[in-house]
Amino acid sequence: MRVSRTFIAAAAAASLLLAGTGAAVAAPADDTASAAPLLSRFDNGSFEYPVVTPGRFVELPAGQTIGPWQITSGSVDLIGAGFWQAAEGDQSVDLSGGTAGTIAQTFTTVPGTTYTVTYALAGNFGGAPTVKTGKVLIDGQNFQDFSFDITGKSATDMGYVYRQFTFVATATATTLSFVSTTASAHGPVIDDVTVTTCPPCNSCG
Ligand SMILES: [Ca+2]
Repeated sequence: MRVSRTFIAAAAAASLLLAGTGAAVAAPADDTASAAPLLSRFDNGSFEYPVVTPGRFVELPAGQTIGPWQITSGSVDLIGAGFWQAAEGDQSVDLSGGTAGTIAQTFTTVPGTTYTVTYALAGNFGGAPTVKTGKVLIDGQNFQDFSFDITGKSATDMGYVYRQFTFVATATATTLSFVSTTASAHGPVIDDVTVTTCPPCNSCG
């Protein structure tokens, strides 16, 4: 009866996807699901929604969300179109809102599969410190430290650089976190986060 079981699972997944606008939640382990449906694909890596009033930004404290991203500590700023240059689309995120913040997103993964995370990095040029720092976590473990020097940068020349690392999924859901370690209101800026299943390469993402 495998076919009918699969059909039921697929139908359930479809209805969940139709209804699925809520926050991503880590899926519980399910020994009966040999091919877990993609209930929570990684999304909004470019921080394009919700849309912020152009030319302004919104400070979001812990407990707030940016689509599927959760602010899990401190606060971050969601930067609207035209406030400063985005790396992709119109919006970006300053990981230090009033103070150092953390954002996290949990998405479906296939255990044993290698994923490549890429992101664009810059800094809030509006204030100290000169060098912005932070780190990227996978399931709470530090996978990459980053830093960005704002010397010479401006709203029209943010100087985004791309960073990349890989991880091997160990569960059917993985949590990706970006953490500011810049305790100021002017932190590292990220945008254009992608998660792909190809190995590190220039054409990824
Ligand atoms: Ca963007």
